[in-house]
Amino acid sequence: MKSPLKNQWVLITGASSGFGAAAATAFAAHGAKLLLGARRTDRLEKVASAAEKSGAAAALFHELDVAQTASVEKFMAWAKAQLTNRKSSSANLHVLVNNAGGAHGLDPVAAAQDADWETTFQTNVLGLLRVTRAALPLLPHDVGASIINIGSIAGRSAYAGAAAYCAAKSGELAITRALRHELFGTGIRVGTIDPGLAQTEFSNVRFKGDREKADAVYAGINPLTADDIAEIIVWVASRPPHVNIDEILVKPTDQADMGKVFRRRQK
Ligand code: NDP
Ligand code: 8X3
Repeated sequence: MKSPLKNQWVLITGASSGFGAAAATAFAAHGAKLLLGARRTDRLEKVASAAEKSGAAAALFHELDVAQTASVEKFMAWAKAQLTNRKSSSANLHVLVNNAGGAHGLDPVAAAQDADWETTFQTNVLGLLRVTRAALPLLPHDVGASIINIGSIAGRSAYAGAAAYCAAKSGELAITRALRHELFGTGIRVGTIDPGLAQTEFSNVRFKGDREKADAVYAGINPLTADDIAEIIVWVASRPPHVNIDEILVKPTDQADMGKVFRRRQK
């Protein structure tokens, strides 16, 4: 059966690693056309090349820093040019995946740095808003286009050291819900996928390259993988146009709740 995503344009932010890179490969397997953004273009090049091998109808990439309005505008002008310049069955964007983000530090409020708070909000909250504002004119009405935001269990429950990250992901959830009201009647679907512990570069970024600390987060548990989340993103995007997958909370089986993780004894 032909995938509803075949030859459809899919824009993914934060496509240079983790969920975003895995989502590129997963959409590629459906024959989608990809517009990939992140700051590390050397990594994007590899992701795009792998996506082409996996069946993408096109896999294009461009530098994007969601923390900078000028960068978002430049990226989106490039994206618009790809949509309109290429002979394609559709000159519209079909799926926007707002995935770029992450946590910076694990310090309590009493000790945390402004720079970490600012980066957390610039990427997870303001970046999502900027990219969405710029992409909205490219999303057609009443044909099953989707905005899929990547939130977190952290937006639904709080933990020490993550006040800013939890607030930012709560913000993502609020933005998702507000957008659903704003886009009511347009036929554009809006949803959030909120994962628990997943092993990507997330903890390496949070701990600023301290691999020992990053690895300890997942020690003895069976965390979610980037492919697990990519599969869900693609599933959400490929539902029939009248079905909006509103909010998904997905955790590893070894995670009962925030902070309640089952760790197996390691040999
Ligand atoms: P990764 O660190 O592997 O990926 C993060 C991606 O975001 C990278 O591609 C990075 O690209 C991009 N990014 C970060 N800052 C910016 C920026 N300023 N502009 C553009 N792109 C940026 O982690 P994940 O794949 O795990 O994270 C993806 C999303 O999932 C994030 O929003 C994260 O908060 C969320 N999440 C992660 C969970 C986990 O446990 N891993 C659980 C729940 C949610 P580059 O550095 O090249 O710009
Ligand atoms: C990432 C999941 O639990 O590390 O959003 O905050 S957690």
